[in-house]
Amino acid sequence: MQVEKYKVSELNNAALADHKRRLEFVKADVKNVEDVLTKLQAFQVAIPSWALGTGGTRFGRFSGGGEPRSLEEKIEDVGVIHALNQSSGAISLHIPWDIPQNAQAIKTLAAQHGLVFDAMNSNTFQDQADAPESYKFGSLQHVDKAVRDQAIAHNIEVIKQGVALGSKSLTVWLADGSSFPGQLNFRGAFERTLDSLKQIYAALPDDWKLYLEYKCYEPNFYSTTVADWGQSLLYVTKLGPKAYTLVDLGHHLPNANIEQIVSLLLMEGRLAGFHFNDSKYGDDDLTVGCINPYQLFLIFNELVEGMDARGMNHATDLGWMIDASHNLKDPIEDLLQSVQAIQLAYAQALIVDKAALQAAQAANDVAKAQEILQAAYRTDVRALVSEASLRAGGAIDPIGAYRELKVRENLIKERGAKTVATGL
Ligand code: RM4
Ligand code: MN
Ligand code: MN
Repeated sequence: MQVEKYKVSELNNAALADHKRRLEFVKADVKNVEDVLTKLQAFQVAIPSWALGTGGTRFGRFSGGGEPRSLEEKIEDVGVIHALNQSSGAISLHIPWDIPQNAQAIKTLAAQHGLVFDAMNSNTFQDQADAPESYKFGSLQHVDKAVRDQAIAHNIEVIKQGVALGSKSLTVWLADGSSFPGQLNFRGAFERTLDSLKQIYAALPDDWKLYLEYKCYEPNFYSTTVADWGQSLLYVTKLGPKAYTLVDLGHHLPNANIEQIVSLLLMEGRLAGFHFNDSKYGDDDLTVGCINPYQLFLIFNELVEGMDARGMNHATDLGWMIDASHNLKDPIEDLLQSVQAIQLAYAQALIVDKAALQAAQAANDVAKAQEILQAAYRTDVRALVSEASLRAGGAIDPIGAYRELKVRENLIKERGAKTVATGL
């Protein structure tokens, strides 16, 4: 289903007076409003194709109705999100959950919705019906070369599909590891994985990047072969300049200082980008910003500071992706909330008084430094995010518009109440 522009305009007109009042309020405090608005409009967050259905847990899955039945319908759903917020102009595909049958047609359909293809994700954590080898004991780390070769070939195939779609990066996340002490020789697993990654890296086109994601545990519970940022950095440094470390916010041990990790990866020029989500306990894949929005702000503060220090373009020089799962909420609403939470944290980071912060740091004025960060974090920047959306042709209130326009009801009518999307 298409979101009609004139209907979004009607809703915007009805909300305009209130919006303007809120905007004037924040404008009084924020000096660089126009700069923030320009940057917010340029900033796009990719939507993962696997998050458009209702995710399950290992205990069950409760379908919400109207779920996309095909890649084409997933693209339509991302089109709905983008039409409402003008900030989700990219889709990230997971292969083989979303194999494009006709790349040119899929590319054209995406372009009709204003979408491009972000990072391609390979999958060597599930066995495929037609595959001769099993990933039960790992993929790129496997002791059997035949399994490694199958996993390498899959990754190379994913690159080829991505080239046809105009993508420029491959994200490798490995479930490889061990669940019991003694199961694996750590050094052997590392060396085999590195060798496999080298073969994948060799197949990367010149203008592509390889993103190596880390995760401390799950599905393996004793060791993971790319367990943390240090291990990912070790691999990518050995691979070469087109390899980078990807940070998924849910893939750390509790209380990890993610903002410091981000700062140092940026310093080394090895930060690939993000998988945004939030968590209370583990890799919970909850909506980004729903548990710890202050941490998200602190991460964006390091991002803005570190990217500016290297002269990087905030919108295009890192990969911004959501990686979440929605057991309870309508996935489209959850994704709209996710993008909004990211934009809020980004806007707050953009309004930090950097000169004052540097001065406070140089003077060891700890209280002042904290005050400066918290002043930005405690500023209500929601009207700035709404204004950026409005100026770009989106809705002042994307979730409100989604509900007013009865998008889900229409999707259920079109697709049925019992559809199930591929993915998590
Ligand atoms: C993993 C990891 C990957 C994602 C899969 C589905 O935990 O976050 O990025 O592709 O889940
Ligand atoms: Mn991830
Ligand atoms: Mn994850």
